[in-house]
Amino acid sequence: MNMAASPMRAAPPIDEAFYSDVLQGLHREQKSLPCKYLYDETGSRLFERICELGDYYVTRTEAAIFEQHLPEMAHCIGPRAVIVEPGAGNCEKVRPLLESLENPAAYIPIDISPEILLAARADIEHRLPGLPVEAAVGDFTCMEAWPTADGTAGLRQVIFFPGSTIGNFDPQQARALLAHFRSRLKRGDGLLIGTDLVKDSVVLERAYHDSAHVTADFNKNLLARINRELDADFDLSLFAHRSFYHPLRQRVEMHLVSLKSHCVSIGGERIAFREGETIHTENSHKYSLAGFAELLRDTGFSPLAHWSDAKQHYAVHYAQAD
Ligand code: AVJ
Repeated sequence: MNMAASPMRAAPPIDEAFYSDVLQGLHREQKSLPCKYLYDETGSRLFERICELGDYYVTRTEAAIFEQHLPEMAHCIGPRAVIVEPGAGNCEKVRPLLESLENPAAYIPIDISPEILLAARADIEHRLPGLPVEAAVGDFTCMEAWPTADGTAGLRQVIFFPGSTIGNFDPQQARALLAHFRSRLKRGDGLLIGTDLVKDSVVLERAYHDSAHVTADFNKNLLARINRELDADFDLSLFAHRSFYHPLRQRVEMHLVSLKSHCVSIGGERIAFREGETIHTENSHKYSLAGFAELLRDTGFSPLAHWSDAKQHYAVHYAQAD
């Protein structure tokens, strides 16, 4: 049935890319959904709650590393730098960095959400009056032309990529993304990037299967979002959150397990689920310090410094473009 042709139904227009990504993913042998779709408004709010959980060490560990080592990071970056932040989000992480830099020349946040960018720009312009902010709307993974700020040609550019976002990319994609970053930089420019580290699997599994079940809600929201936006009828009570550390792949995998054999309809298409079958919704790759340094070298960077917490749970790296 063609729902769009029904005169009775004033459905909002369907996001075609989302729809085709969902169907493509659910037609795979191992069903999967791209993790970027976890972050609609509800998902982003749930992720913010995850960041505040005791079980989720990632965000607060990174924040503590920044807090403790900002002067050294600022020293690596040097004066008159242009800071480019792909996937900037709310700018909370970059603000202390910008405040500790010597005479930063410009800040260039890139994000897919124009609302988030507007708020971020207002915040930075308020906190750092006089710093030019050149916000750009777009998907940084496939952006051809990166924005620039007037009068900054020739100055050092530093890409700021915190939050272990690189962990969401599989090794091949991570390599391609770093190479893409490198291609936007000139020799001597920099990359300041955060990575979660390989560690005890109990710590990892607790972080992705928290006792307050916020991660479960975050994961299941993806199905709720598909129901809301793509005219689907997922029964959320028929799926359970599962996450586990895969030591060979060095990643935490997040899945939704179908609790019984059943069918779901999405915009008129039926998708069958077997009992115990999963939808793979996210990977969160963990790196060793040596492994990440090698990846940096392979993609045209020289790792110059890294900072970690006492437990070696997380690391922030500064690398220079060769
Ligand atoms: C936003 C990708 C860093 O992998 O730790 C948190 C996302 N997923 N809990 C991560 C996430 C489940 C998070 N990153």
